[in-house]
Amino acid sequence: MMSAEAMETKKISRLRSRLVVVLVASTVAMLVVLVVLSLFVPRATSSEEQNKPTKPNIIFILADDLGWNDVGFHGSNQIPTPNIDALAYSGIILNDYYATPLCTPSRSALFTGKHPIHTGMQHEVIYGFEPWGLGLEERLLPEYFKDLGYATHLVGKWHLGHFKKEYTPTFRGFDSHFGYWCGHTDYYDHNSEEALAFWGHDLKSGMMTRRDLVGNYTTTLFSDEAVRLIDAHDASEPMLLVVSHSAPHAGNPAIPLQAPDDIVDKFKVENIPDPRRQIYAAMVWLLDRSVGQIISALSRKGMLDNSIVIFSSDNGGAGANYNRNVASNWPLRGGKDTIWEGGVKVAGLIWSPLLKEANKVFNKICSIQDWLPTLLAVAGGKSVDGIDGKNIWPALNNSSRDTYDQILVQIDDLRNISAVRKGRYKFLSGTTWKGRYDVSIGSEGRKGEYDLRGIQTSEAASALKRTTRPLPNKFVIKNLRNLATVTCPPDDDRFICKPLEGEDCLFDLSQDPCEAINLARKYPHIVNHMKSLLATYNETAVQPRNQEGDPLSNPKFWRYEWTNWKDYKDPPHLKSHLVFPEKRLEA
Ligand SMILES: *[C@@H]1O[C@H](CO)[C@@H](O)[C@H](O)[C@H]1NC(C)=O
Ligand SMILES: *[C@@H]1O[C@H](CO)[C@@H](O)[C@H](O)[C@H]1NC(C)=O
Ligand SMILES: *[C@@H]1O[C@H](CO)[C@@H](O)[C@H](O)[C@H]1NC(C)=O
Ligand SMILES: *[C@@H]1O[C@H](CO)[C@@H](O)[C@H](O)[C@H]1NC(C)=O
Ligand SMILES: *[C@@H]1O[C@H](CO)[C@@H](O)[C@H](O)[C@H]1NC(C)=O
Ligand SMILES: [Ca+2]
Repeated sequence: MMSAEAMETKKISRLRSRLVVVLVASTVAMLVVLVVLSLFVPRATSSEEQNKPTKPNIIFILADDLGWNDVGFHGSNQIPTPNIDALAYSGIILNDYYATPLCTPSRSALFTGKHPIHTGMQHEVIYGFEPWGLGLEERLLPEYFKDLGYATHLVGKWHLGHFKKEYTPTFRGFDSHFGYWCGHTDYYDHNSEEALAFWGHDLKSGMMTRRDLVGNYTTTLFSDEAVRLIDAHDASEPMLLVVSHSAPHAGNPAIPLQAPDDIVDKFKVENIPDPRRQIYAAMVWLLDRSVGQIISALSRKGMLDNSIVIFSSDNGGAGANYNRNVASNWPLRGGKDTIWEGGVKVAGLIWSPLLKEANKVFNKICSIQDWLPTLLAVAGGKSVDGIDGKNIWPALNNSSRDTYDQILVQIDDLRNISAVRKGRYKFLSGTTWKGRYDVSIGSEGRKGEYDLRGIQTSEAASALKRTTRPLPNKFVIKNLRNLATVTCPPDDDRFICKPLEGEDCLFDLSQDPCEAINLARKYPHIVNHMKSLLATYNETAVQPRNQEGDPLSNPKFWRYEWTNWKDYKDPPHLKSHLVFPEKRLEA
């Protein structure tokens, strides 16, 4: 038996050891709390700093089918583009910058960083009635930027597939989308006519139709939405805003060129004799005004100093009546849907105070597929494997650095066309549209005056004034414009290449930017080298993803709206009415 005292002692020692356990435990707990607290302390300070995001805002303005010679900075006096020109002269003019011949392939390259031959997007475009899109296995630009903490928005045209909702913008990394899914649309009623008898309304906020906006001009709607997004943006987060304008792509075939009368009236001038080009000029002028409004909104919000602004066309201008449009790529040969320079070398510029160099014409090869790796690198993202685009920032930032020496322009075996660029040489085989566009397309536009004052007083120039990258003086502007203007002698039939007749074409772009002098016979060894380059690219090509049209897509079955029709059960009672038209409209 234990004595009462012994029991007491044991109790006490038990209590003591329990106390020790409690003490040890609470000490550990306190240490944990301290460690956790210490983790929070520096965070609390840095969250204040985070109000000014270190990652740059990225504003990508994509024009649709804008011609090389439809911007003032390439030497035309016809259509004033004071806001775009102000950005060009204050930033860097990209004068050896490639896209692809058409909308869908170019947009796929922009969003994946891959050449379309590697995603199956190389052949033609997606028609609204076709059940295909950019593969869901592809990771898109906005998805990368979401991971980096960006707010991501798309305003405007998509054209990368919509037959199922998973293919549409808000399922592919964009927080919001206001715009349309098809390749073109009426600027007022927002209907898209994709083939005879296949037409429907196509303006949406995310998955919701916006029929309330019938009657409002598309370019203005997109511009206002971009400004609204900037105004409403939480400036503690970085922003990726892609403004994918419909302008100056033609609307539907019945009324291809559309702009408000009061704006068209401005362009009923001697310098623009063609009445259709007067409307086109108004469309481009409104596009330019939108650029000014966006820059101005960024400035008001205090975002401009930490922004990268890129302006680019998605392919060459649609001229000579392609899509019933009247763009000018003069003096370049060819236009939209050709592999000539006029189809693939597009107007482009980058403006950013983050670039150490500005006020220069960049004559190094670069491409629309470079933006994904370039912008990711600047935003501090990891580099991405398995893409074709290259980070061109070091070269933009430092004149002593180069980009790269060669780029595949296009391989489309279904149309027997291919082209590759290496150094100064471009090789080209085959042509489109039976050679209809194998000439220089559009007006020269050299008559009249260049309105320098208009640039200096533009909305963009006023906003740029308050940054470290303002508009340079008029001597610098004139010099840059001269450097960015391409001049070529007129065609001489003795030297012209005729790909339609099966001729191989080789050009020295450094001497002959207009592809007028065929060197293929003179330099057979270079031709062979270029062909072997093409063969190497070709080995890595994947099959085009294009699919036959689906009659059930017809908007007439869906209240005259273009829909993600494959997500719904067929409307079986309507099947007897299905007729699929043979004739498709041009891309
Ligand atoms: C659409 O146009 C009408 C009439 O001009 C205007 O009152 C309305 O504000 C416009 N809506 C938008 C969203 O721009
Ligand atoms: C751009 O160049 C400057 C030096 O001229 C350098 O300090 C800066 O780090 C460069 N930026 C990038 C992102 O390479
Ligand atoms: C620019 O690039 C050259 C060549 O790579 C290099 O020697 C030079 O240091 C760079 N300049 C700056 C300012 O980084
Ligand atoms: C492409 O070339 C092949 C072989 O010469 C020919 O059979 C085919 O019809 C051509 N296709 C087009 C679109 O020209
Ligand atoms: C690419 O390869 C395919 C299949 O081997 C061939 O039919 C086609 O002619 C090649 N195209 C080019 C441009 O080399
Ligand atoms: Ca286009």
